[in-house]
Amino acid sequence: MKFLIINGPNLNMLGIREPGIYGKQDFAYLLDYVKQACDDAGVECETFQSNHEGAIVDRIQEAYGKIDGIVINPAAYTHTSVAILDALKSVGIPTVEVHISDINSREEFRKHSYVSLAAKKTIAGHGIPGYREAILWLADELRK
Ligand code: CA2
Repeated sequence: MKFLIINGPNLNMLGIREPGIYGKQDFAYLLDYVKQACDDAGVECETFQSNHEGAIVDRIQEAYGKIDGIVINPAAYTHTSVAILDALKSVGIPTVEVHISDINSREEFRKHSYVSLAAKKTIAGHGIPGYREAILWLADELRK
């Protein structure tokens, strides 16, 4: 089983600012953490980060027929991107949406997620461990 872990814009800047919201760990830590979680779940994993909406759409399309599950933190595109929503719907790959912060207890505009319309589950506000929850949950779900 192979998972694709997608991170959207500015997540490569983790740990640099706003530790009160996103924690102190940097993006390299997040990638190591995600790879360990995939090992523990017994799944292969590829990671992808981009600051560009179209690049994320392209990567989702490339996953068609090759990837069994997607874990995505679309970052700011969560709240704006019909294109990423449509890409996820077009490939039909089981997807879990993750947010480090609790998007429901922040600004009003963060409460709406387009991507959640294509996700089997959304995990928000659990910090970086939310990625592990997503990976383990999706692996269990796909083995049912
Ligand atoms: O909580 C999350 O994981 C978010 O997806 C993170 C996004 C934000 O736009 C979403 O509403 C919620 C932001 C990504 C990273 O932003 C940084 C800001 C300052 C310093 C480092 C990263």
